[in-house]
Amino acid sequence: MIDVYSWPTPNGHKIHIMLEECGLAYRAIPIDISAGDQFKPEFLAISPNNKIPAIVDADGPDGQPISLFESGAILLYLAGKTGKFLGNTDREKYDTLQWLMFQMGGFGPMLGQAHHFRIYAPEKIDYAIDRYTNEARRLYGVIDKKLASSEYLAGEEYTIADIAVFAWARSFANQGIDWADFPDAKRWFDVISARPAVQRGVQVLANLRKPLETDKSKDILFGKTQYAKK
Ligand SMILES: N[C@@H](CCC(=O)N[C@@H](CS)C(=O)NCC(=O)O)C(=O)O
Repeated sequence: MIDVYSWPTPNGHKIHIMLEECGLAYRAIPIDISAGDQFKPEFLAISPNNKIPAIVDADGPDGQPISLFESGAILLYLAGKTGKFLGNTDREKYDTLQWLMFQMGGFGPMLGQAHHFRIYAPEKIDYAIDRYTNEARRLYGVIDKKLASSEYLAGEEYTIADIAVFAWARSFANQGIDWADFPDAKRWFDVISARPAVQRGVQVLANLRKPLETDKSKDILFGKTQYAKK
């Protein structure tokens, strides 16, 4: 059994989708990041960066329990455990890795900032909104161009790179993205959205999420609670 400590956000959805795609038995344990669960000592023991997702697999590589944080590392672990969605040859594997790193290093962090400054920031700062919205559009342009010549990001096979990028692309509207500008990415997005495991994955814990509107939640995520010395 795999315990997944998570919340229904893009980085959480990645793992829920992968677990559903692989048909692995798992238990989803909610870590309400808007209420401060991510700062509890028992969670920090497995996720020292105070962020979801994290997993504990009772049946690790050596038969002993293993705990992991960072969604990219967890996707790689689950792909290694099951032999699924990493590509079949070494070449396909490296293609998958490069697009996974593209997501982890840019397509997640930059889109997160676009979302933050467009929606959550207490004051609207044009410079920040333009900077991150432009960067979001540039990044969607990169995947659109790639997807004009292949079915999926790493080639003709669906991989963990698609799962990782898709989980962030679901929030396209809050990132200032109009699909009309990215037709090949939209074709890819629709194909992945239609997968039954994806549809199940995005529903995991989804009924627990509330709109992020209280000052207390914003303080926890973006204010002094987040930056208090732990
Ligand atoms: N690089 C990390 C990022 C994880 C991350 O940013 N998680 C957010 C939710 S999507 C979180 O837990 N935020 C809580 C906090 O910052 O206190 C990963 O991919 O796992």
